[in-house]
Amino acid sequence: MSTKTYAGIPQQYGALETSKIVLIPVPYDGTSTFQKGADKGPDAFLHASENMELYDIETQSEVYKQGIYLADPITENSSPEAVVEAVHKITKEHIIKNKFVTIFGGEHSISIGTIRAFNECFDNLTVLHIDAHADLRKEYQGSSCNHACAVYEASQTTNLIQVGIRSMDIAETSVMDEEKTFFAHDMAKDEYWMDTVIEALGDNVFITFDLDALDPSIMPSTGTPEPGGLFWYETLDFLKQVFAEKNVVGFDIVELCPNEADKSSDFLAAKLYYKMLTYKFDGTDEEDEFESNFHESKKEISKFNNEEDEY
Ligand SMILES: [Mn+2]
Repeated sequence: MSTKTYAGIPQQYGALETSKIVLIPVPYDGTSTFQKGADKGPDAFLHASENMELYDIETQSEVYKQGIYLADPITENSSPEAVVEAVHKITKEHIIKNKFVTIFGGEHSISIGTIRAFNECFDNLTVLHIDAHADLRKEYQGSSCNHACAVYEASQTTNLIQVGIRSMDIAETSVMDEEKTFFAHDMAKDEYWMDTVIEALGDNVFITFDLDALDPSIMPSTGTPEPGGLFWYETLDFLKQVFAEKNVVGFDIVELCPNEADKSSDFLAAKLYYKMLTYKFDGTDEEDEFESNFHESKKEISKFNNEEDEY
């Protein structure tokens, strides 16, 4: 077991056994097309996290005291399919330990694995996809595990709600459900978009957050920046409402592509992650048991169940 803890928190808050939260880094960037570097995302995020203050002013809380276990990074990179399978397997192993599981990428293709794991463990899953890009291609450059295909499977198997979209291929219109898609240009002039999105969500929500959903003025360090994105406080307002009103079962954050010369994006990603945990556990006592409400029957049929004693 590694002695390095998330954000340098004391060991007592970083042990797997007692942590309610698990963080899995996935430093993978095999299929990105425009700009490489998302494989450096987890390290830059973790480094920025170590330099972040851990008291949240808004909620007057220190969410790290709920316990955050930093898992070993998933280093599989032999093929896009193998990465997705490794992410799926390890994510599921932690879900069935009754943890709040979070994943930091890496490029967006890893979310095919995270979503598959959550979808197998929770009933009637909604996937809240926050992204500049539709990511609905069934296949791209010879693989269905390409970053451009990140939520195609989710569009077929879950209640997929897409928010912040402002870039797509015409072929994706045949897959896209316009009723469940919130385009950035519409959101910019609709003050009620948050309410409408929340109405479209089911009770169990997994959030996949591509950092390029944010405006490049606040998040330049991402593989394919697109103008016209979300800003910091509206993003936090929105997330806070989602966490307050729904059972968010886990989340991933992807596509941090760090720039040596400008660390501000790394810090934004660190703060965003910590804010999301803060909203999840707001009002939860450190002594309270965590109940993720994953489907107990899924535990019985899981082929990974017998590996539980490994940790
Ligand atoms: Mn994107």
